[in-house]
Amino acid sequence: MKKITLLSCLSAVIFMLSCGTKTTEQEETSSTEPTKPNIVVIYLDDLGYGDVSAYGATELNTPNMDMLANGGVRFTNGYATSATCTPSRYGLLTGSYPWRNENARILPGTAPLLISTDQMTLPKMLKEQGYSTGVVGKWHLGLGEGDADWNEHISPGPNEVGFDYSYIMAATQDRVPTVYIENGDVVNLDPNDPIQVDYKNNFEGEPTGKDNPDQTTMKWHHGHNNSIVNGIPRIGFMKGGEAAKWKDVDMADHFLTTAKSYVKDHKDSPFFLYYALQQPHVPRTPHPRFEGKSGMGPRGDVILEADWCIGEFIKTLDEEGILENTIIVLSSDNGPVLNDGYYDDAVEKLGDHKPAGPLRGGKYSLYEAGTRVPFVTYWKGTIQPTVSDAMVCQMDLLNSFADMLGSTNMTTDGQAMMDVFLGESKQGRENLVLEATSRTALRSGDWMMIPPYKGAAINKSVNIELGNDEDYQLFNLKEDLGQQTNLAKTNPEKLKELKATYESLVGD
Ligand code: NG6
Ligand code: CA
Repeated sequence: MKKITLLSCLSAVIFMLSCGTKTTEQEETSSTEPTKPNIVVIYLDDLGYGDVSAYGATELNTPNMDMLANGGVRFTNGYATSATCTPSRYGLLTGSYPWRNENARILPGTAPLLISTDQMTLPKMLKEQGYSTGVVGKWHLGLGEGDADWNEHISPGPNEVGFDYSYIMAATQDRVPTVYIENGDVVNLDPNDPIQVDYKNNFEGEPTGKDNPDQTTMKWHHGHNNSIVNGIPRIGFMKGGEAAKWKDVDMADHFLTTAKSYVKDHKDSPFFLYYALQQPHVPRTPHPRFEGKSGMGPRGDVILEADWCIGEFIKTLDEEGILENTIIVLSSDNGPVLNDGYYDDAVEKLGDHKPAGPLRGGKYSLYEAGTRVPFVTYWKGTIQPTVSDAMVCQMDLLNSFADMLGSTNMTTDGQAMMDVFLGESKQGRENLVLEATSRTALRSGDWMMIPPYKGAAINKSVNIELGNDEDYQLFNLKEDLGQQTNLAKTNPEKLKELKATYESLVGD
């Protein structure tokens, strides 16, 4: 892998500029210290490999994600570290394998902060390089010391692990508390109506999805039968905080407005923005503007809504004159799921759409669709459009940006491969350990090895194959992307090789 420094990328940009006609202003800029590019990570929640038209979707049209994918590097072997949210976000932000941290699993809204305040993180590294750092959207990495008092300042949280600015939901859209939190304080909290949250017991007299289905506008299928907020039964019980409760249908606009403001407020010096959209995770609550637009029910509608948000966000970067000085990474935290706990027509109205594209499995699965996700890098004017088969992981962004900026803050699990992210090299990772609900598997070259795991082959509630089998599973992804033929018995040599690599990486 070629080492790419910021200076070398920027000198290429400056060279390109100097070849064309330019103004005196540009000449002046090029002779001064190169400006560090802004970095934006646009992260979706449960968006599948096949949910984007640039990745082959034919039944959904995602023009804005396509613009990034077709104008940048479209990775076909881009991975989240995990098949669920919390661990993937942990991997993205810390550059470390989440399976090293036993608490890195789907967290309730009352969980303590998962990332240690001593740990290196992507925003911390960038802050040390002079960046302003912000997070807008879904957090789901725990807050405070656990069982936070939502009526006081909540700490530690994103602001203690590297973000100067945070505007977040604590966990997921289907979990309480259903409020926004800005820099550790619940937004619009009325001190006379304090918030109480409990994941075990209800508060006396409060309606629940289980006991008061007549009060719900969205029906629960599995789980999701605790407190009802805006007609939607949630996971966990909550009382109070009426004025602070979010409006689900406005959430996309709300995060978009906040992300745009962040850009406008920080455009004059380098910034990092982690824009973590909530779609298409449940509950799928498109704004009425998008209702019915996909013909696929709310899941399709919120994908169109997310795509629109991304378009508006990019428009802002453009209007502010910083699109050409901004590296955009687009990806998703895990693969797709249809019925994730509510009756919302995701299954019934799917039609010919294939959320996982050609991949097997989905969210929660050790098969490819759990972790292989849309993954795009875009840098207008610098990255030449290309499709890359290089194996990359979100965990590698920390080391890669550190390398680009000349920072030594790197992790041992991540790899520095800015040349791959810029599309200049197609030499990605050789090995990657993938995780799904605490189980791990190895991708090595074109091969995938899943060790034997007890447990159901299929999660019946969500109708997804989890990857569990009593025998080793070995697939050649180059010849069998859909993982239909287990070669463990017919290719014992390869199996042995991958077992040895796996053991050297994860230990026994
Ligand atoms: C599961 C929820 C699911 C979703 C998931 C987290 C149930 C039965 N299912 O426990 O609906 O919230 O957690 O998704 O409660 S993630 O994308 O944030 O990992
Ligand atoms: Ca997710």
